[in-house]
Amino acid sequence: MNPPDNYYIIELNTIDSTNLEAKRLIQNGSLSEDIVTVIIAKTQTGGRGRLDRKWVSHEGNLFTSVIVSDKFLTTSENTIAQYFPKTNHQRSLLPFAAAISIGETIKSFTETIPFYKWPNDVLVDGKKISGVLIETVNNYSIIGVGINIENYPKLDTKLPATCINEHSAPKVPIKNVLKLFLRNLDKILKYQHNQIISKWMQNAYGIGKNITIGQEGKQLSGVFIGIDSNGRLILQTNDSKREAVLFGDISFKN
Ligand code: BT5
Repeated sequence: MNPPDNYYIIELNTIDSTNLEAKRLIQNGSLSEDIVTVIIAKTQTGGRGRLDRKWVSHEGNLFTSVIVSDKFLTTSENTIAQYFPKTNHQRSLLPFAAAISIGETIKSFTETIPFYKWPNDVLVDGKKISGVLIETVNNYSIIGVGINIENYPKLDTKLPATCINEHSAPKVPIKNVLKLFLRNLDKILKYQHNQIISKWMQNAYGIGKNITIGQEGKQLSGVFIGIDSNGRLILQTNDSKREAVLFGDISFKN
């Protein structure tokens, strides 16, 4: 299986972070807007999560950054970007498109049903198997994706980790995961806007549950109802009030 046409893959051994390398390529002006550049590294010395958190990046897993230009998103049949030019809101759907692409990929290699934890996690058996970090530089979006394939860190957090090979008898080669992920992403970027939302919602983790969202020192609590058309989390905070939350970290109340 090959990556989709117009995708150019750069393979590296060790790098600080594929997202940082992507930023450098964009800032150097060395990319073509018509081509999707994909960086993949065997290991990262400074793998990054959101809000300056770390992404543990041991060899054997997939670390990739997919660089898509606004032009690519708006001129091909990629419907995700029909609404793109006016606001940044459509960029906020990229984590969901990426998560679904990851979930579909994991389903092909395992017997599991992946779930999507707002805003950017993919879980298997309630454990984190993948994370997404979207960043924007000039007129490009960087879709940074880490998928645990061979190993995962023992984390001192509420959300433990897992990897594909823990759920698959034959070991899955990293390249196969990458190629299928890219094909899925290419397909899902062409989905209608509401298809992305509804596909994500079908396997959303924790709908109807009591949650707390922490953002910038503030805590909001309520029932997780779903996401709106911009990917904002809808929280029923009391009988008559709903709030839309753009970013934050969910924790579940027992
Ligand atoms: C994420 O952040 O989940 C986004 C991770 C994106 C990583 C990719 S790898 C390729 C590209 N280049 C980069 O430098 N980054 C991207 P966040 O939601 O903030 O979650 C971070 C938290 O996940 C950490 O604080 C840990 O608790 C946990 N974590 C760290 N490494 C993990 C791993 N390998 N597997 C599962 N959980 C992990």
